[in-house]
Amino acid sequence: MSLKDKIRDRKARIGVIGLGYVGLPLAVEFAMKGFDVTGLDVDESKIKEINAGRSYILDVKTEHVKACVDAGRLRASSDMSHLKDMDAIDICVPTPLRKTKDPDLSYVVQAVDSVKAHLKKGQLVILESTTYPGTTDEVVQPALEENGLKAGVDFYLAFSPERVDPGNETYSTRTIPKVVGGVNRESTELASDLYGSIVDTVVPVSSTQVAEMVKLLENTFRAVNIGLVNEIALMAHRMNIDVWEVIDAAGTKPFGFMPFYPGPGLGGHCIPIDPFYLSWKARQSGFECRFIELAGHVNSSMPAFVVDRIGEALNTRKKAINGSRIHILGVAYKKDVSDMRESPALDVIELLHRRGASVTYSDPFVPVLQHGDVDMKATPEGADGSGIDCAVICTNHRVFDYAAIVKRYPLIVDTRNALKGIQADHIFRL
Ligand code: SAJ
Repeated sequence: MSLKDKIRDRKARIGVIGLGYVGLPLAVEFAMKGFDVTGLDVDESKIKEINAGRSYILDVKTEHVKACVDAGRLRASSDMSHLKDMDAIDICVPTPLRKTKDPDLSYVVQAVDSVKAHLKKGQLVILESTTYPGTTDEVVQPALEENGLKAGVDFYLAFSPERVDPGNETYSTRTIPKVVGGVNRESTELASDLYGSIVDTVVPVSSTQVAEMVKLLENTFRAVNIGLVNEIALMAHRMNIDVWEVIDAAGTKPFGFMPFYPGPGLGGHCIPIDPFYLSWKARQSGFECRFIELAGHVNSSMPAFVVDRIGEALNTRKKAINGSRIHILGVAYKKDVSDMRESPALDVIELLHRRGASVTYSDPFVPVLQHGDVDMKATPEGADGSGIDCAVICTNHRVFDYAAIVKRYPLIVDTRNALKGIQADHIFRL
């Protein structure tokens, strides 16, 4: 039976390498549709959870994992030799940045080496990890062809960017269009058929580079527009104009405008990272991505701006940051998530410590905060605010009781406009 027919009849055996916020939802979606799925990861705790029928990812229902495992359509393992039995293999491993802001493809290379060791004729290999244009053709393909098999002929190879948005209740794997680009037409078609069995809309493009570039454009678009609105916030503060009111009014324009909001900085594992994959690759072609670099500077200057605003607020009470007790409300990188990666609250806390403040925090999603020399436990939200000189809303979790917060603290710096519509002389917004 051809791979095309196996996919059509949902008889294709699928391997998913990397069982994080991208790989696990993908593995479960395929298994829910009747495919036989083997999840592969180096983290034994993930493997144990899945084989016990439990989910550890917010958006993946445990009952779905259990149903698929009980039906024998989903299993997890750290034994990469299972790859030899797969018809299709999805690589969903992290692509972080090195300290030098250069791409770190070490996880991709490790996964590709495993695939190479077990590569069989007729297999379809798809890279989903966000990366610079050219990775699939210049890094993955040569490695997989080392044993003499030819991409696009003996096996199939494509790139398809992940568009998982953790915590997004509106869009799920099925309803988010999937872009797919193969090394040749047949690879694109087979990858499109495969994804077509789990998503409503597949968007085939002409090459792997186009597919790689699509994702980077999407996330660079966000990083640059967040940088723009943060710069607008910096200038509006100097001009004594309420930037939040400006954005809300601009947002009434029904076309040609999309609101972004100022904040304490740029967190998460996508937006602060992805644009630097693009600028790194562009530099290899002698092109300087000035927008990306400038947005990076503006966004990374926001924690210091927040600390300056805290200083200004304390000064209205003839106090200094040095020696003050400052309470941070919300430390996760964005609202209603527990993820701390690149969270700007970490920079705010570090800067406050450097300026002699004593800092506590509340965040129902983050019970313990350990990062660098920051090692703190959350104060239960609602604990008496006595002795706190200034509270700082860094993450506007919906679960916070903002009416109580306004009453509890003598000064509040609101970096997210969480107290929108509440005017009081002890509230200071970005
Ligand atoms: N942020 C602002 N102002 C804004 C929007 C975001 O300061 O107007 C900050 C957030 O607080 C956060 C960072 O930027 O610290 C990134 O926020 P994000 O809303 O972009 O959320 P992410 O990092 O979860 O981005 C993901 C991305 N999804 C994928 O890469 C598949 C992104 O493409 C989505 O557009 C985004 O979620 C989303 O829309 O929620």
